[in-house]
Parts: sequence; C-alpha cells; structure tokens
Amino acid sequence: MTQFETQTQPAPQFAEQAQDGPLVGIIMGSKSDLETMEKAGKVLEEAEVAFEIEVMSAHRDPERVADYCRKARGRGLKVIIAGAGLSAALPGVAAAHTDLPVIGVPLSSSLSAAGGLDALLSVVQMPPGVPVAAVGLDNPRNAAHLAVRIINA
Ligand code: AIR
Repeated sequence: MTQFETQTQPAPQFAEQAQDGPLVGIIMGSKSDLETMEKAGKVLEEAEVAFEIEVMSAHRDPERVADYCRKARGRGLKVIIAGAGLSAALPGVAAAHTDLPVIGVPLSSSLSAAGGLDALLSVVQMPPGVPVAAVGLDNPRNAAHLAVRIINA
C-alpha cells in the first residue's frame, strides 16, 4: 500500500507528545452537533492523534470560546476543528483568538436555511487576515484528516 492509498497516516512521531495532552481541539456550537462532530474524533483515534472534544457556542458563550482559543497554543494544541450550524460563527471567532490553524466544519440542522448553505458561507467567507480552512457540509471526517496532515507537515 502506498501512502496515497489511505487518506490519513498515523502520526507515531507525536506519540510522546500525545501522552502529555491533546494535539487537536474539537469544538462545536451545541450538544446537538456532537453526534456529527464525534466522527472527527473517530478519525483522530484511528490516526493515534490525541484530541479533546468540547461544546461551546460563539453566540451563547463567547467568553468561553475566547478563553479556550487564547489558551490553546499554550496548552499544546496544534489544530482546532470547529463545527457549527446556522450562523456558524464559531470557526471564525476561534481564528480571531488564536494563530493556530482552524478548520471549520459547516453543519446542517432542521433550522438550516438553504440546506446548510447558511453555515457553509458563514465558515468560508472570512475576512482577509483571519483564515479558516473549511471542509464540506457535515464532513467532520475530512477536518480530522486535514488536521493530521497539518500535524505531520
Ligand atoms: N449555534 C449555536 N450557537 C451558535 C450557533 N451558530 C449552532 C449550533 C447548532 C445550531 O446552532 O452549532 O448547529 C442549533 O443549536 P441548538 O443548540 O439550538 O440545537
């Protein structure tokens, strides 16, 4: 099997760091996002990359989001994966409070406008200088694959 036959390779060189703490922070705007966002955790588990998973809303709990993202680098995180639906501000707000790479996951829900296009545009349309790498709608797995690639770069 060549390295291109699988999407994600394990990151054995980080095994020691992984024992000390998470390298990837998975955050999401609501508990209702958890079932979908847990799929990112599964990919990271398979890649043997340590992660943590937390619910925090950019609109309902903005101070918590700011505090988490400001402290992320100091705590040893390398990448933040942020998933949210509707007016999905979480990835952008995260990127405003950290210089770590932020991967946004636009999510659909029963209240979505245009089948989730609201969240997709909210995640993608960041102002210059505050980057968010976006994956497809309801595709946290790709966010995790991308996080592993960033960590292994
Ligand atoms: N959300 C929560 N705070 C800000 C936003 N944009 C999003 C969540 C979820 C959707 O609103 O990410 O996808 C609905 O949340 P809830 O808690 O009402 O189920």
